[in-house]
Amino acid sequence: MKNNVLVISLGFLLLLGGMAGCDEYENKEAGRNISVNQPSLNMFVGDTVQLVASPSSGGAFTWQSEDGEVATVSGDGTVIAKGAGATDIVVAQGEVRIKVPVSAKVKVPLNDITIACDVYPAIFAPGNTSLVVLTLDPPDADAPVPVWTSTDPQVALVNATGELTFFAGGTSDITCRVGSVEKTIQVTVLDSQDYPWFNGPHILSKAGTCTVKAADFDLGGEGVAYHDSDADDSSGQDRCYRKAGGDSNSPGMDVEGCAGRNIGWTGAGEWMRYTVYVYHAGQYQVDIEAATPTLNGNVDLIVDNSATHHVPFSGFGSQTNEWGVFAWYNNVATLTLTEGKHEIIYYIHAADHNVGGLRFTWTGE
Ligand SMILES: [Ca+2]
Repeated sequence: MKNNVLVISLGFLLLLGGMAGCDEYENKEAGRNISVNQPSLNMFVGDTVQLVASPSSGGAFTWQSEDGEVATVSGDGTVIAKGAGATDIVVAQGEVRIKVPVSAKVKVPLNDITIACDVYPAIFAPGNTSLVVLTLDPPDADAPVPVWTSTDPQVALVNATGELTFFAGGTSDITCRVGSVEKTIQVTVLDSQDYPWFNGPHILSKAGTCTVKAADFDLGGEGVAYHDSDADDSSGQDRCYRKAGGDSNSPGMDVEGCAGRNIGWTGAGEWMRYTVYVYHAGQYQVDIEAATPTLNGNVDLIVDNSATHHVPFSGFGSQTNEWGVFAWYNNVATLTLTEGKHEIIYYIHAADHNVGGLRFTWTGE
């Protein structure tokens, strides 16, 4: 008896389960089915979409919306979104019916777009990459997918997300089109023949300070990009930093650390050259990062082989007292630079310091 009750109870539960899992829109006629050209609809209020049901051989279809305030449907399957919300469109052919879920929202129109490079100014070197940032107005506008183009992909290639890769010297217009709105910016790539910088570009502008590692002296080798009176690399690190950056032509330079921490073993008469591009003409304050136990050293900053700015370390007013403890010595020189390319030579008159870097800050016209 107990077993019979159990069996009956199980049967009832199975029946309940079957009923709960049964979709009211399921095919009610065995062996027949219908389908619709769209499984679901995401619409903006005011949009119209044509639904098409098949097969037509089974007779006429009837169309019905479960909430006419969200969407209406006409006898031929034309759906019009009327208000924000969600509902179902039910299409039936005889006893067979299926539903098409509809989601409708009020469209936020796009007024405008802005695009800007993630660095300013938009001046680069071959091998650099950058990103053009797109901003929608309003930010939540319902906008189509942006389309990016470059007038010269051999100079600057842009991908589908606005990422730029630079290949060769020149300029290129980068255009972003979103629907009917279009904006263009120009990027400049400086020719590596003219700008032989290492880890460049070194661009001086009002936008912010430009810090150049001492170890990032130009490409070109002894007598061109630097002079080192000792042909060996005294650091014992076999030029690992320069080699990793693609330069195997600086055998004598004493770069300490594979991260290019500084140039050491400096000697009188040695020099390094740094090619820079000045975007904003004007006065630039120069800071030097050095480690010195003595303050006896002094250097010249020579611009374009002509204007010489003498920098005695004794005037720095403090010293690090250690060869490996670096400090920034600020405002040791002011360079007047016109727009464009300039070569700055760091000429060492007396040793007694390790040099870590040069920093340039625009201070006025
Ligand atoms: Ca050397």
